This record gives sequence, C-alpha cells and structure tokens, in this order.
Amino acid sequence: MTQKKVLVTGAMGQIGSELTGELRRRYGSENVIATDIRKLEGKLAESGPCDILDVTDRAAVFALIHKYGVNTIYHMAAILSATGEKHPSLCWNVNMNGSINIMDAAVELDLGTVIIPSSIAVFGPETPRFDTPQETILKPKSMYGVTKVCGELLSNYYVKNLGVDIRGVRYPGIISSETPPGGGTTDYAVDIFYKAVEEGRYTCFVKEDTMLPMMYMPDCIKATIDLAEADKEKLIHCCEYNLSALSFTAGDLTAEIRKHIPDFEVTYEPDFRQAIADTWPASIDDSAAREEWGWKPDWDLENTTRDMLDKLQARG
Ligand code: NAD
Ligand code: AKB
Repeated sequence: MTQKKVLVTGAMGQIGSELTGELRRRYGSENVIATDIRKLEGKLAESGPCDILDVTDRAAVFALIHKYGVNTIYHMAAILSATGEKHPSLCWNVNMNGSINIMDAAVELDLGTVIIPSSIAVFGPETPRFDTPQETILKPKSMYGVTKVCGELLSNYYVKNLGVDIRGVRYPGIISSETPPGGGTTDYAVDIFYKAVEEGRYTCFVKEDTMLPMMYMPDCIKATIDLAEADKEKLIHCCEYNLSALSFTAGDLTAEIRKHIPDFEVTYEPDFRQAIADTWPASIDDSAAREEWGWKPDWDLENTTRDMLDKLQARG
C-alpha cells in the first residue's frame, strides 16, 4: 500500500489543529504536513513538518504538493460566517479560489482522497428547520453559506466529471477546548465555557432561545477521518453529508454549565450574528451519513459540558 502523505491546510485553525494531531498519531508525524497562511507555532510546529501556505496562491499549492509528495488532503483553510459577512470578497476568494486550487491540484497531480468541509451554513430560512433533510432547499443568506453551497456543487462536479475522490460533511458548530474558533456564528458555544471558568459571567451574542446543531471536537475528528477512510463505493452523497450530534439552545447550555458552576451569570445581547443564526437549522437528519459510512456520535451535551469544564479548569 502507498504510504499516505497528508496535507492539512488551515492547520492553525480550530479543527485543523486537533485534526493534524490525530492524523500524525495515526499515520506518523513525518507524513502529515501542517500548513496555514499564518506562522505555525506550538505543538503543531514541534511535532512534524510545517509550512506557510496561502491556498489562494495556486502556484504555491502545486509546489508544496510536489515538495512533500502529498497524496491526501484535508482542506481546512476557510473564512467563517461572521468574518465572511464583514469581508465578503475575502470569504469568496479564500473559500472558492482556495478550494478550486486544491481540486485542480487533485486532478492534475492525480491525488487520492481530498476532504473539503461544508457546513450547516448551506441551509437558509426556506429550509425545514427541524430534522433538516439531506436533500432539501439550499438558499443561504450569508456569503459564507453561498461559498459552501458552491463548494458542494463544484466538489460534485469534480467527482462526477473529473474523477477526483472528494468527500465532505456539513459540520454543525464545533465545540472544543484546544484552539479558539476563528470567526463563526456558533463561537458563543465555545466562548461561554472559557468565560464561565475565567470570569463566572458571559454576555452571549445570540438570544437565549436560539437553537443550533453542535458537535464536540472528538466526534468531529472521528467523523472527518472515518469519512476519509470509508469505502468509496458506498458513498452516494460523498461531498455533502448532513452530520448531527447535539442540538440545544443557548439557554440549555447555560443551564448545563450551571450544574457545575451554580453562580454562572449569563446575559443575552444579540448582535449581527443573530441574523445569521436565525437562518440556520435547529436540528439535522443525518441518516445518510449513518447508513453510508456508519456515522454515530459519542458525545451528548452532559458529557461535552463536563469534559470542556474539566479541561479548561485543569489549565487554570
Ligand atoms: P478556523 O477559522 O478556526 O481556521 C481556518 C484556518 O484557515 C485559520 O487558521 C486561518 O489562518 C486559515 N486561513 C485563512 N485564510 C487562509 C488562506 N488564504 N490560506 C491558508 N490558510 C488560510 O476554521 P475551522 O473552524 O477550523 O474550520 C475548518 C473548516 O471546517 C472550514 O472549511 C469551515 O468552514 C468548516 N466548518 C467549521 C465549523 C466550526 O464550527 N468550526 C463548522 C462548520 C464548518
Ligand atoms: C460558523 O459559525 O461560521 C461555523 C459554521 C457552523 O460553519 N461554525
């Protein structure tokens, strides 16, 4: 079997940083190349090969793949929803041109599996809000959502017409304790834990009754690698799997944290991100992922909350 040589783009980000660690444990540190437009630092830089890579620089993408003999890509570089609304042309450029460069490299350099994430941001106000089906209306209102729908369509085009093995999931909001999130609408579900531990109070930027789909990082990493390793023949919705784990309101999350920190105070002051959250689903039907590659989450809200607080409190 050919030795895997894995490229992770956006490796300094919330998902990329933890994904790189797990990929290095599985495939050997020297076989996983962490890249980002930002300087690579900390554990990532110390534990294996690293390089600066701007995914919008086509020549640099091709050169780096050549340099390391890359045959597998986890393309995590992106601009998320909140930053995307502030900088729509940057969001379009990074999310679309960055992904096209990765897809073209996969075709021209005859690479293996390429993971290109999508998001619940593909959905919009016309989409059924509860148990959102796999096949449904995709009319997002954010620039980020527009790039994610286009990314799915383009990925499908490259799979069907150009023979590339692209796979992707529609991640919900990801909760994690290692790397802070990078400018999304679901960031409150991470920030709230840091503030609960550090200050005992939090000002939440969405309303108390805002319900969104979420997932704890260990499930996110498991889903991503399981999909990459799944039997290609069984993948019908290869580039756009709905993925579900948790669904809760900001108020539910506050109540769960209060079981551990009874005096925790939360006030709700919705900002521009409320309008984005209001167009996204509350819960997701992920039966296609369950049927086609055996997806099943391990973490519920109770265990996620306990683990997040344990990790952040242990850090002091
Ligand atoms: P993040 O914002 O934490 O990290 C993205 C990384 O990309 C950053 O380190 C940033 O420096 C880098 N980057 C930005 N522009 C770049 C460029 N031109 N070239 C190279 N790198 C660049 O994002 P994340 O949360 O880790 O998201 C990873 C993927 O998962 C993205 O496609 C995102 O849309 C998707 N996703 C994430 C979530 C979530 O809740 N974290 C949910 C749904 C989908
Ligand atoms: C965001 O809020 O932008 C991301 C996402 C759900 O895609 N976390």
